This record gives sequence, C-alpha cells and structure tokens, in this order.
Amino acid sequence: MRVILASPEAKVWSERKHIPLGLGYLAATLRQGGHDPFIFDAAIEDVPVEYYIEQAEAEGRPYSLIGITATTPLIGDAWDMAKVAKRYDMITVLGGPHLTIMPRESLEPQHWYVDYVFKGEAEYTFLELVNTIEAGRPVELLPGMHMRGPDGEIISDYSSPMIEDLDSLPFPAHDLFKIDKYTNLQPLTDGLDPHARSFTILTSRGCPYKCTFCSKPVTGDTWRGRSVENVVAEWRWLVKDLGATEIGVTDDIWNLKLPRAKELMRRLIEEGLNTVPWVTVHGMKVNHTDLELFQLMKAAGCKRVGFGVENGDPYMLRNVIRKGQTLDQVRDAFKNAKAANLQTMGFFIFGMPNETEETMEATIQLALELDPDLANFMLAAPFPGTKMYDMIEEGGEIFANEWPDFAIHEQKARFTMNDGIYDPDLVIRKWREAYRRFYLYRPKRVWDKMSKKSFWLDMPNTVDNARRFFLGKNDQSAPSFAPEEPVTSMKGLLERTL
Ligand code: B12
Ligand code: SF4
Repeated sequence: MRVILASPEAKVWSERKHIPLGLGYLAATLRQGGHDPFIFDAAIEDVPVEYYIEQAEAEGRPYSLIGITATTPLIGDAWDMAKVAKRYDMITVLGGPHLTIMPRESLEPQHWYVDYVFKGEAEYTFLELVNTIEAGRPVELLPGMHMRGPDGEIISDYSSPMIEDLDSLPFPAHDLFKIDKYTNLQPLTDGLDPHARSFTILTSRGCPYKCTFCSKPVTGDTWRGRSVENVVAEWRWLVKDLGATEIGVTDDIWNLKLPRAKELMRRLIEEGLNTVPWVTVHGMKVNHTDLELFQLMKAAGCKRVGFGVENGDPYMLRNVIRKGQTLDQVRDAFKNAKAANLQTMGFFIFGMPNETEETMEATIQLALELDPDLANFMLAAPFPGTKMYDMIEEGGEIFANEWPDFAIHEQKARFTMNDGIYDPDLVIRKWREAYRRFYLYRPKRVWDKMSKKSFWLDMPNTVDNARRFFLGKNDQSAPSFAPEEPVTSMKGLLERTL
C-alpha cells in the first residue's frame, strides 16, 4: 500500500531541523512488510502535503493512508493535516508522544476525520493495521490502538507497546529523508555548514528515572538497549553510505550502562567510524559517567555533550524535580568532560513548582560556575502525563489552555501555584536574567568567544539570539537561530542588538 508518513509543521522549533526518527522506524517496518512509504516533514518542505497527494493521484498511484506524528504543541497541526487528507478520502492514523498520553481526544466527534490512533511504539501494530486494510479484512483493535466502534463510540486498547528486542527492528529508513535539508542539530552548529547532512540515531529506548517534568508515559520506565554491534552497523551505514556530516544521539539515556557505553565507543574507534562529529541531543545523565567515558567519546568523534542539570538547589533537585543526581555529580561530569576536551552544554529549568528567588539564583550561580559552552535555560512547562502536571492540578492553576501554549519556547508563564510564594512574573524575570548574566555580563567570556573564528562565522545567529533572548521586549515568539541579514562588523552587531 502507498502510505504517507507525516510530521506537521514544526512552528515551535522552526529552525532546528531534526529528522523525525519515529517516522523513519515506521517507514522501515512498512517497507520490510512490502509497502511503499513516503516521508513528508512539513518542517523542511516548501510545498504542503496536498502537493504530493495530488501528484500521486495524477500519476494514477494514489496514497491510501496517511500516518501523522505529533508532540503536544503540534497536535492542532496534526488534526489540520488529517482533515486535509480526508478531503482526498485517505485513511487517517495518528500516533506519537501526544497520542500516547491522550489517545482518545483525537477521536472525539469534532475530529471526525481521524480514523485510528496508536499509543506507544507502533512499528508492529501499525504494520498490522496497514496489512489488514490492504487485505480488505475487517479492522480489529490491536495493542495500543483506539478507533470508533459501530455506533461511533470510541473503543480502546489501553496498553502502550514498548518493543523489547530493539535489534529485531530494521534500521530507520534514513535513506527516505531529504537529508540535505537537515543541516543542524544544535545551536552551536546553526548556520555554520549549510551543506551539512545531519542524521540522528537511537541506541536505546526508555529511562528508569522519574524526573517530574518528563513525559514518562512516552519514554517508558524500562530501559532497552540495542546491542553494540547493531548500533555500529547503523552508524556505519550513516557514515560510509549516506554521507553523514553530523550525527545526533537522541536516546533518553544512552549512557545508563557505563560498560556498554564504553564498549560502543571502542567499537566506533576500531571501525574507523570516528570521522564524523556527533553530539548528544537529549543530554547525558551525569551520574553514569566517568573521565574514561568522556575520553573514549572524544576519541570516537564526539564534539559536544549535553547534560540535564536542571536546578542549582539541592532540595529542588531531590524533592521537586527528583532528578536522581547530586550537584557534586553534576560538577564531576562537567569537569571530566572538559578535561577530555569536549564542548559542554547545560540544560536548566526555571519555574518548577516550589521555585523561589533563592532557588533560581542558585541555578544561575551553578550555570556560571559550570560555565558550559552553551547554557539552555528553559521555562518549566506542565505537559500532560508529567508528575509536574499533577502537582499543579493539586496546588495551582494552569494558564495554558491551548496545546500550542505548551511549547517550551513560548516565553510566558504557563501556571502558578496557590501557595502564596510562587510568582510566575518573577520566574520570567529570573529566566531572562539568567541569559543576560550567563552570556552578556561576563567580559572575559565575551572576549574569549569573540577571539574564536566560529564566533564571527556565526555572527548572524549570535545577533538574532541576542535580540530575542537578552532584550526580549516585545518579542514573545520562538527563538530562532536562522540567519537574518548578515552582520559583518562588531559595530553592526552592537547597532542591531542594543
Ligand atoms: C529528539 C527529540 C526532540 C528533537 C527532535 C524531534 C523530532 N523531530 O523527532 C527536538 C530537539 C527538535 C525536540 C523538540 C521538542 N520536543 Co522532543 N524529544 C526528543 C526525544 C528525546 C527523542 C525523540 C525520538 O526520536 N524518539 C524515538 C522514536 C522511535 O519514538 P517516537 O518519535 O515517539 O515514535 C514512536 C511512537 O511514538 C510511535 N509513533 C510516532 N509517530 C507516529 C505516527 C503514527 C501514525 C503512528 C501509528 C505511530 C507513531 O511509533 C514510533 C516508533 O516506535 C523525545 C523523548 C522520547 N523518548 O521520545 C523527546 C520528546 C518527544 N520531546 C518532547 C518535547 C516536549 C519537545 C518540545 C515540545 C519541546 C519544546 N520546544 O517545547 C519540542 C517539540 C518539537 C516538535 N517539532 O514537535 C516531549 C514530548 C511530550 C509531549 N507531550 O508531546 C518528549 C517525549 C520528551 C519528554 N520525555 O518529555 N525533541
Ligand atoms: S533522565 Fe531524562 S528521560 Fe529520564 S526521566 Fe529524567 S528527563 Fe526523563
């Protein structure tokens, strides 16, 4: 069967282009099952999905079914796309993180144009559905599937499949992505190489930790690692056959098992696959690292490591965020990564419940002390399915009332706590202050950066970030890293930013 697998417009993250890897996995299993999938990622396409649907119809080889993926901020775009596909009489299927958390919502009467919804990892179940439809057999509920019954009522299988043996899956259909459109994975590389070919790879799924801001129903608590040899074989395909120039490891926690992580690094080195720079996209867990791991990573071609630091206050870290790591472990990880000559990136969260001026100040102090190459300060967002969401439901009030409001880059408060202490306006002020104090108010850091060639090469992005993050003013939109008009001198930079 001819199938479109689509990711709707990524407005919330419009300039950071990552391949939608989940669709790559679904495409690979469909292909293995004898079907003909096409991947449409609105983030990199110049034409809407209708273009391809009509083209296929004109060629007499129409698409019969569309499968659309969605995170929470993108679910509205997914509905819009399903509605469009219904105009062409296509069968419409939704899956992905938001559907794993709220599967029934998309089958309510107002979404009459959605036929089936899948919860969880759907490689095998989705293939089964496509096989059933192609064979003309009646569709029955599959694990994790939701659909309408004969009287229009929603019928559900509430299980959330998690594939145990990841080695049994085919590699994602990397070759189906228009890879020359995916040119950057992380802020420090934005715009530096317009011809980059950035792939991502997943060496494991799941995470046993229980951070309260994390969408745990999506990740799953059971960690499942691919064998080292299976990962190396995919890495070889990316490097040797598909011309990767940058690779992002997107696992929730690829380093959970330290010996396995080191073994993977040794094998990449032995196989000569250390020629293409790579980064950890989601971040590593600091308490599963040591100096040797970072040294091996460096030797294996790693360029930059990211770490979820989250908060500088021990109480917040342990009791509110429940990160399962100590501040000393954070410090050790940064020290060791820097000793191994890796660039570092820290992720910090502002505005969790219980946050006060002091705890946010502690976070800023920690960021200054760790001094990563890049600090990413994010505003806490209570996504449904997180423990944080429950905490706010119990003792606070959520302001966000539309799914796009949950995008972490929308620079506005999403909730308050009714404890007489939590102050959402203060959160926004401290969050802006964090950016200013980290990036602007340290003359030595500014000078160190300016004396590097990459700073000047990346000047347009620097300006754009400065304008949006540091000054903020009327700009409440998503931070963009896209080059605007090029700025070619320091004078120009100052004129545009100040
Ligand atoms: C890499 C990553 C990113 C990357 C790239 C995203 C991309 N293009 O795929 C970047 C950094 C850009 C990113 C951004 C954001 N992310 Co993110 N990201 C991830 C991460 C770490 C891995 C994604 C991945 O590759 N998974 C592996 C594949 C195999 O899984 P999958 O995509 O879910 O697909 C499987 C199933 O969901 C299902 N499925 C998926 N699609 C479909 C479609 C159909 C038709 C069917 C039947 C099934 C199906 O089958 C697939 C195969 O098993 C996940 C964490 C996680 N464990 O998933 C967070 C995660 C998805 N991100 C999250 C969030 C919050 C965001 C942001 C919203 C943050 C923000 N800015 O506000 C943005 C949204 C961006 C967007 N365009 O949607 C949350 C989602 C929560 C939610 N309620 O939606 C997650 C779950 C993190 C977490 N644990 O909280 N992210
Ligand atoms: S370590 Fe990462 S993936 Fe695991 S629960 Fe915490 S935030 Fe989620």
